[in-house]
Amino acid sequence: MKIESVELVRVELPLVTPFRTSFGTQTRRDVLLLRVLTPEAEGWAECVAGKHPVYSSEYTEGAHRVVADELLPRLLGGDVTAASVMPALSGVQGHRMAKATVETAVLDAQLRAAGMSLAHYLGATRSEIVSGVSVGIHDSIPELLDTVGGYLDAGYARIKLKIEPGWDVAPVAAVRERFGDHIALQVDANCAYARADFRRLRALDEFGLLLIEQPLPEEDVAGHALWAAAFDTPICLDESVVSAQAAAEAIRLGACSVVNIKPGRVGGYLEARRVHDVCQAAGVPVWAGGMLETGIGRAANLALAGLPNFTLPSDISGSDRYYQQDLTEPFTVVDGLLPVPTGPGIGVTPIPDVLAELAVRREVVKP
Ligand code: OSB
Ligand code: MG
Repeated sequence: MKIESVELVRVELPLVTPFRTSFGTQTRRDVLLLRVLTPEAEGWAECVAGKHPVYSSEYTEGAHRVVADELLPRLLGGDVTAASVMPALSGVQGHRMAKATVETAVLDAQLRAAGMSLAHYLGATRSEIVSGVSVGIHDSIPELLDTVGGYLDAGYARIKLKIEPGWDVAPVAAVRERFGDHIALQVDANCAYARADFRRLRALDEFGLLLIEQPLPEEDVAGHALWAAAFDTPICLDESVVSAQAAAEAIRLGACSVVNIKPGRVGGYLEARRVHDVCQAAGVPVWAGGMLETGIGRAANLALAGLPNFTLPSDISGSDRYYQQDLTEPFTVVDGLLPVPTGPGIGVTPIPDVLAELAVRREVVKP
């Protein structure tokens, strides 16, 4: 394909409720969208970087600049396909979220031109995804129980509690006591613990959790291996898995028995599929993480989550869990499920009026 131009669109979206994790509190998303124009079709993608470099080193403004100033100049002018994007960008170190956005927008345009859905292209075997919800750190246990009760009433099939030192055993015990042992429950520490916290966190073993996600720092894969050997609860990695190679190494070291897959974190949907395949070959189940995406990012994540080794409930929730007004037609959870989009490419586009109203900045890059 020949790319005629690429538009970078920035959108400010307030979250319906503040989302607190061990790395900070988010009240809004600063979203970067890419729109790739080719003679045959246009392609859309959402960058998952946050406003600040606190989950990873990437952040929205940095991703915007690296896409416009470093990535697109390496790509534009020649013939481009989704498979040619990463090789063309290999001279740039890191910036996986930014690179993923470029690759996804090109892939979307390519698939729209071919009339094929992303789900079909990736090899999805499922048409509906089990929807879980990620619940932030709350100011008090009663408030947490209200929130969890609301999500269970809304039909979510699995609850994930964000934890940090000082907010771990007590909230888990309270949720188990109020809602029972049968609800699917897991926790996510976002790297907030140190190896010295071993005894504290192992107290979670008595609560029958599905998994404990990323308790130790991103680089401490060996520490996760030590904990995985000693815990009854499966250890799952998020931040540490930055590529299919990292996934293979972590599994070989025994650092995890479950993997959270986020395409932005690993540099795109093609690499995400390789992570899926590596895990599947090793007998390690995976599940679809989330980064508070709008409908643009969420649609693509649903396609990936349709692959066969995504056997645990996802962090993909309905639009109304995040935004009063999503950028696309809203995704609605019914009986704990979300549909895998079936239209060409990612299957959705921003609603033009909504985008026009919420866009705060636009920049066009041409060959
Ligand atoms: O660690 O999974 C995480 C959101 C932003 C950054 C990191 C994470 C999360 C979530 C929310 O847990 C998942 C979602 O609902 O999109
Ligand atoms: Mg996580």
